[in-house]
Amino acid sequence: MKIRVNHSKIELVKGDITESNTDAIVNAANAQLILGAGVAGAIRSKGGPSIQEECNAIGHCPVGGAVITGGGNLKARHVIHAVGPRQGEGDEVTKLKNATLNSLKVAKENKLKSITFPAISTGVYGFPIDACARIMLTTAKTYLSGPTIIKRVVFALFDETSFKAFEDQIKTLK
Ligand code: AR6
Repeated sequence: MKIRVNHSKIELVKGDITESNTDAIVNAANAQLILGAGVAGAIRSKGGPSIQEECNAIGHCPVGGAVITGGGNLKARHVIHAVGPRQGEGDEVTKLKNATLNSLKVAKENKLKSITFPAISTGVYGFPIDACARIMLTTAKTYLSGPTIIKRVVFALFDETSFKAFEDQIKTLK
């Protein structure tokens, strides 16, 4: 499923984000930049130790922020580590919006043309998938509506429920 926004595209795919060949994939990170379970665990095991080593050198990223490392052995040349909110900590909507927006800004600063996001905060962090879909898709669409070098924004959704939530939401964006 794809929609065009200006000169760019937003695409939804089902599956494992570590298989994505966009210039960057986004990690659903924590503020300590320690690669734990879920997306981070998949990135660590497929990408190799260099990604955690680069994260250790950076040290920390605030909730709502994003930092970049290399992609190690992944197909993507870069990993953008975006820190989403934990459900219940407060101000989740703004924090998830900022994590999405800051990832796009980091991609642009590094002259990257394509990026794949997971459904940030909807696994270990327990944020509802429908709200995540609405916030992340709206943020991406608004961003792509302005001047940008980013041509493709992909969302890799791991299971049918997440895919369906994003599919339902993207239809309302058209
Ligand atoms: N590809 C795409 N999506 C995935 C994959 C994958 N390989 N694996 C899981 N998902 P999570 P969070 C989905 O838990 O909630 C970690 O310990 C998953 O089904 O990865 O932001 C970190 O180190 C869910 O819908 O991220 C942090 O400490 C979504 O990706 C913390 O968890 C996000 O799930 C971050 O928690």
